[in-house]
Amino acid sequence: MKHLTHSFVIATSIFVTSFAAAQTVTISNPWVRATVQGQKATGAFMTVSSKENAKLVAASSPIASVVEIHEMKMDKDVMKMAALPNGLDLPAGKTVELKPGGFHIMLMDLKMPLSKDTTVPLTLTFQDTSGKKTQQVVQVPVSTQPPAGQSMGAQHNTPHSH
Ligand SMILES: [Cu+2]
Repeated sequence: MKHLTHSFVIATSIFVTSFAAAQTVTISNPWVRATVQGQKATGAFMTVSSKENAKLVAASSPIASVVEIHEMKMDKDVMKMAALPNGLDLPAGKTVELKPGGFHIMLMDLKMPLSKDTTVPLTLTFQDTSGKKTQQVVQVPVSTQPPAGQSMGAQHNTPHSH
C-alpha cells in the first residue's frame, strides 16, 4: 500500500468521519461491487462533492493492479466505457455521482475476489485549480447493490408500510 505523507489523510481514512469539515472534498455512500472467484475487474461508486473546483485525477488500491476513472455512456445503442483522460471534473458545490451506468472507478487486474461485507481501501487523488494534489483514503464497503440512501429522496424519513 502506498505510503501516505500527510497525517491528516490517515485521520480521515475512516469513510465519512467528522474530520471531513477540514477537507475540500466530501465522499459519501461509497461501495464497490462484489466479485466472484476468477473475476478480474469491478467498479467502485460513490457520491463526491467539492467545496472548490477540483478534479479526481487518480485512484489506487492495494487489491487491484490497475485503477482507472471511467465513464460509461451510450454510443449508437452500445454501452461503452472509457477512461477519462483528464480526470473527473468536480465543480464547486456540485454533487457528482459515480454510479453504475455512469462515472465509476474501475478496479482491474484484481488480486483477490471481493466478498460482500468486507471493505476495500481506495486512495483517491484530487487536484485543485492551482495543480496541488491531495489524497484521501476511503474504506469502501463491498456490496452487491448500492447502499441505502444512495438515491436522493431516500434520505427523507418516509414511513414505510406494507
Ligand atoms: Cu469501467
